[in-house]
Amino acid sequence: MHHSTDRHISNLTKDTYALVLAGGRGSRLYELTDSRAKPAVYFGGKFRIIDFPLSNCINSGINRVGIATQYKSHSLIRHISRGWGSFKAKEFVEVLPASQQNGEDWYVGTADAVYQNMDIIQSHNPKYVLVLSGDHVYRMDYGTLIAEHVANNADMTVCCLEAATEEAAGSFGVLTVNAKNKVMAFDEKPEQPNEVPGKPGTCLASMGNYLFNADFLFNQLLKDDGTEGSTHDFGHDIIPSIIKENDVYAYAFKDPDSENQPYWRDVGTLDSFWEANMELVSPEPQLDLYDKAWPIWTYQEQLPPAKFIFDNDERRGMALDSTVSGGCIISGSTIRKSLLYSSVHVHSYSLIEESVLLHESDVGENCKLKRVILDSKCNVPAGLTIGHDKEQDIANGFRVTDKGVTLVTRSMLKALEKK
Ligand code: ADQ
Ligand code: ADP
Repeated sequence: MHHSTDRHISNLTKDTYALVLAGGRGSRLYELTDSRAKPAVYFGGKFRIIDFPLSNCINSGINRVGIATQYKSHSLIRHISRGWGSFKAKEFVEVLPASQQNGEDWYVGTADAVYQNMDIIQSHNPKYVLVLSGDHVYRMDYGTLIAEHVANNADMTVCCLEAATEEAAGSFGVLTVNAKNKVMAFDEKPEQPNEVPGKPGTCLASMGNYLFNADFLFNQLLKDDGTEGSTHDFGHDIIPSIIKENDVYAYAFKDPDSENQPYWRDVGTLDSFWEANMELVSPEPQLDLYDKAWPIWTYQEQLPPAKFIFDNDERRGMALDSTVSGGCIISGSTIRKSLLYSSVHVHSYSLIEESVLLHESDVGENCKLKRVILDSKCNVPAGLTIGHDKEQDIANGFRVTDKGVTLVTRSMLKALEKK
């Protein structure tokens, strides 16, 4: 049964076009984003990061979505066309690659990525345009955001959450708001963020998600395009320039099920990527991927079920506190606190702990892996130990982070083989 408020929200989401910005490099993920944009990075055992904002759109009732791509978009576009192209037999997403619209340039900044697709967005005739970052993992009902935006009679609304000042400094846009949540100041990545009154050590960080009245957005983009010296970025240029004369509001993203800090992860570094994956193999993670009320969709090949072979006491194939995807074979080896993506084969007498193994990797006999991120299609030769001796890992050509996580890719293993 629908309540009248639900109907109100569903009318608003129906009038909304979402544009997901998916062109980011994600340079602090190093080799993990050598051949894929950050939104195409794998996450949570079978998903990619962009599946989260796209699933949020569907679950919120927004069914017109554009995806602006730029950096290394091949892997992303393939994923979108296989998994999201004609979602539930409807044209749901359209891919908007750079350098095809107004002018010959690549997208200069985030606002330019929207500006260059203005004709396409206008052709859908939306009342509201939701600009989303394709870089984050979270579950959010955009409907309540749009309803609050309309209730505030806002021109633009910036989604934000409370963050530790030291984490936000230099990394996030920071908002200062009045008692009615109207944005009074916006600083893009300030070294010394303004704090929330009465909450020392806390500031309001922008999530990089913005809702606009469509006409207001188009006018601002045209103005910005003609502004000398603009970097054509929402955080740098547009928001600071509009807050004085327009009604820009902050929307505080909340966890509808609890008072706790809502789940939102910027898996932008190897350590945060590894940590966010490890949270998911803890007994009760905050991100519930099994919630039928808010499903996360993705593309996945049809594969046979995961198989575990337990021959005898020496060759026990098993996985504990782990997630194992389709097509995997765990033969006579032990997997602990790890995530195995599709079609990973682990051979006898190996031990994998606290690791993230991307799809189609093969781990030979007698290997020991701990705190490893193994990129896709890696062949780990029999007998190799990774993640137990930092010096040895570096000597082998692997990348070791400050927190002691080791990243291993196909080309690193090929180089090692030649040594
Ligand atoms: P950043 O994340 O540093 O800050 P940016 O690198 O511009 O900003 O990325 C924003 C989004 O746009 C990402 O999803 C990225 O993939 C995408 N993107 C970047 N360049 C693009 C391009 N040329 N074409 C298409 N897509 C592109 C922003 C805000 C901050 C805010 C943080 C939250 O500027 O104020 O706090 O996001 O993470
Ligand atoms: P090891 O664990 O010694 O490296 P293998 O990986 O070759 O050995 O496989 C061991 C067992 O895994 C096989 O005896 C079989 O039961 C199972 N297995 C391997 N490949 C397949 C497959 N393609 N389909 C089903 N089972 C398989």
